[in-house]
Amino acid sequence: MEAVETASRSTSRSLRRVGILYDERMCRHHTPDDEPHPENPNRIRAIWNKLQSAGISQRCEVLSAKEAEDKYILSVHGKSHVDLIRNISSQQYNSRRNRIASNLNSIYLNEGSSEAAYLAAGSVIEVAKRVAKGELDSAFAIVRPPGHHAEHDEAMGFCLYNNVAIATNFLLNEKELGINKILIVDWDVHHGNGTQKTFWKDPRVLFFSVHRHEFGNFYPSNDDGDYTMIGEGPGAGYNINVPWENGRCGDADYLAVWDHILIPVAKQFNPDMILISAGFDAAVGDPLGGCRVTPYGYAMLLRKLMDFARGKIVLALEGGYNLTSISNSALACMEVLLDEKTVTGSTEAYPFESTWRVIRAVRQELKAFWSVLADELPTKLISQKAPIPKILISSCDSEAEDVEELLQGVIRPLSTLRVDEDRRVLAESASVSWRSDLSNIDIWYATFGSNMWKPRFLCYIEGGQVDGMQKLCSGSMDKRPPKEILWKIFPHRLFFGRESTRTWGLGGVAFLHPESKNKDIVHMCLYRITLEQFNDVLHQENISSYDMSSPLFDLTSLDCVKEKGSINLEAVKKGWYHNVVYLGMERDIPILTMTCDLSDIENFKSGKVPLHAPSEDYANTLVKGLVEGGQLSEEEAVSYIKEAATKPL
Ligand code: X5A
Ligand code: ZN
Repeated sequence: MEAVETASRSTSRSLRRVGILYDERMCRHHTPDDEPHPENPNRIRAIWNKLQSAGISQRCEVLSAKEAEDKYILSVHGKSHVDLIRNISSQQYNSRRNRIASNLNSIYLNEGSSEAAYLAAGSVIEVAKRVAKGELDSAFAIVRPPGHHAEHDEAMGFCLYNNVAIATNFLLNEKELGINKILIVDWDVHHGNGTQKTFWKDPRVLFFSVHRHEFGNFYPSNDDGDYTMIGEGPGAGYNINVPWENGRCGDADYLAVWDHILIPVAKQFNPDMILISAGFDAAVGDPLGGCRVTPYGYAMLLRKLMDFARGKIVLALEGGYNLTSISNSALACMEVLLDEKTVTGSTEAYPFESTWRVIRAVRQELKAFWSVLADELPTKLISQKAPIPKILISSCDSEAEDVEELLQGVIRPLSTLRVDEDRRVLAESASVSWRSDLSNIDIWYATFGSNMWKPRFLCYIEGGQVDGMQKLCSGSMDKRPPKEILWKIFPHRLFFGRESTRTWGLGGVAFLHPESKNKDIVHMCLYRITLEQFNDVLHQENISSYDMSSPLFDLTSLDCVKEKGSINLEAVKKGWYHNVVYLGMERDIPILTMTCDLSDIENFKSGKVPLHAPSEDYANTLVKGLVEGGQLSEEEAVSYIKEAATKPL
């Protein structure tokens, strides 16, 4: 008997009843001409295939999709939005679909989009209902299009209907299900803005989102995902955002947030059910996310949530764009739901220092609502932090951002998985010839901001990150240090503008007025580097998605700038330092700097773009540059910066 029992158990269903929903019909939503796009049908196919070949689906109850009824969708979305999505497939919309999509933020539409959107929403309702009734213990809905960015009257960020929000309202409204309190955990790498807005004033739903935020620079690129957004009225305290300051967050960072925010709050909230907006774009290898959560990490995050709501958990797929990463992550989660393996392993890494800072800020903000968050975290704990990585190893953070910008339509979208490869090929073939040409030409790169501090400037050459910087630099291809350094004074105006930067966070950064005036004085540190290196610095200063297959600034540009005094670089016109200014010659070598252009100056003057004093970290870096460069005493340097920051333009 014993032997039979064991044998049969290994081939039959798990003791836990776990639902899994997949339906090929959701693949009919794709780009109009099947152009490559990260949010493509292969995402759910890859996950489904993986779960089948790993023998997971065989242990689950397999469900197929059901279209959501309008009345359920209308609990989240407005009538005009529902009408639009319903009608988008009809013939009469054939000519209008592309135009409609182009007016939306990061949305494409085809004739299959409506059906897929209805199926995705209906599928999450379906599995949630079964879990609520107890027919299933837990479930995973492998759906697309994703949902968490979709707002009351707006499709955005690859999302048409907010699947998780719709299923949440369904559960709450079906009173006989007895689900009165729901915890939504959104671990997609992007902020769940649509879900947040749906339940903003609703204390029955605790919405928790952890996401890359970068002070509002990461998609959806606004302040909605800030930790200060805690809900309103009766919903105050029931909205929790954990905004990462940088990419590269991994298991250790997520687990720290779970242990010190989410799990204690979940205990106190005591939900009747948990819905997970389970995007896998924070996974290591994701081309958009730039984070590093491993399958083990996802398993742990999920495992820790299973202690609540009597294990009634529904996962609904959101984002995730590396087919291998999302398949492995989903598999790890399914193993946890099936309880087939106790999660073993450990993260040898520590959280980032910024992670502890964010955790403390969130606890501070919410401690009035959740007494479990009131205690200060012990110093011993928060002193366990990851050392800042010194050198960026090949394709990493900056490239992930580049891909993101590419996909926002700047350049023709590249296919998901081959993005890294394509870029490497590009970088290695077409670019070699201009690089060797320009590597023989020297210029003086004249700096007036943080680059005056040599260790900071070297980040642009060698790669790396110094104190105060919140972002790694990739460095130049040619890593030779500057051949010479000298200081000079020029009759230009230094000033500070913009509210925040990816590198320094909150606070303005330095600009140089491109025109000279006799009474103005600016201290500049000149580095003798090659024109090739200057191109790589331009690229990094402008955080550009330009592929560098040809130079941003070549010999023709050099002739042109000598003649005209300045030149605007079209390829990086969105960058803040796209204007190369010629400052004369020094020992037969041209002096170049990069700053904003005259139209930006007008915008600074009119207030359209803010003037803003530098942050403490940033100002300190400038002072260090001036003092260590032997130009000014500390006192003089401080007042020099202060004057530049306060004198009107
Ligand atoms: C669901 C999701 C990402 C949208 C990114 C747009 N959306 N650049 O991951
Ligand atoms: Zn996402």
